[in-house]
Amino acid sequence: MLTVHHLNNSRSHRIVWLCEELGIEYRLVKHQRHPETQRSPESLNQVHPLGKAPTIEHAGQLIVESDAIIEYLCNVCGGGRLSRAPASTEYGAYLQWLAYSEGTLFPGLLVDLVYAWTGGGNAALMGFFDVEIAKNHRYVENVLEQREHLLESGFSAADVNLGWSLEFSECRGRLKDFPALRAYLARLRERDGYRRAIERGGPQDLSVFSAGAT
Ligand SMILES: N[C@@H](CCC(=O)N[C@@H](CS)C(=O)NCC(=O)O)C(=O)O
Repeated sequence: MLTVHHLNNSRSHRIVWLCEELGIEYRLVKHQRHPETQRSPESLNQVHPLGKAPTIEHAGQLIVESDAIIEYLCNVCGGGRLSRAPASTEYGAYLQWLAYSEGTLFPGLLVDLVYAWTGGGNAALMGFFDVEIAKNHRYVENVLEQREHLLESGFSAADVNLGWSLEFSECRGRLKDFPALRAYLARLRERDGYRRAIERGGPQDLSVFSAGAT
């Protein structure tokens, strides 16, 4: 049986959502962020040395990192559904989009959050990241003006990864100039799998991360 370690208001929402989309059976273990620091509790640090969400346990393996967990679940537990196979003409695009959320989009958003939380003070640093953040949102906006999902063939697990990152962008006030991204996020939230994930995993309230948002 798959075990999903879920931290409230966190990236592990992606994994609960993916399990619901794939119809995988799973045991959900809920952990609560520290109300002030928002860090993981001791219970999650006891599961894995990094104390990060998402973390899964399956077939004697303990796995962290959203991208890795997503590919693992699609291929090992989901019969390849919502992923794209190496023989697919969309394989490269799928891998790119899967890696993009954590690899390129999120780091700028994290700097933005930490900058606000620590009182700022280095305009040159945030100026650099403001440009990066806007450039990245523009890049995805241009793609989603053309189609409903990241891949031409339709919804994939890469949309699950990006969906949570864009929820974070939204709470940081970064989607105001991007109507296609807001419409995409609304479409994702309307999915039955997304709704079931909220029912089982609890609401996604990222407002605690909105302090000092633009
Ligand atoms: N790159 C990792 C990032 C994992 C991560 O930073 N998770 C956050 C939750 S959104 C976390 O566990 N934060 C609590 C902490 O670090 O104490 C992934 O995609 O899974």
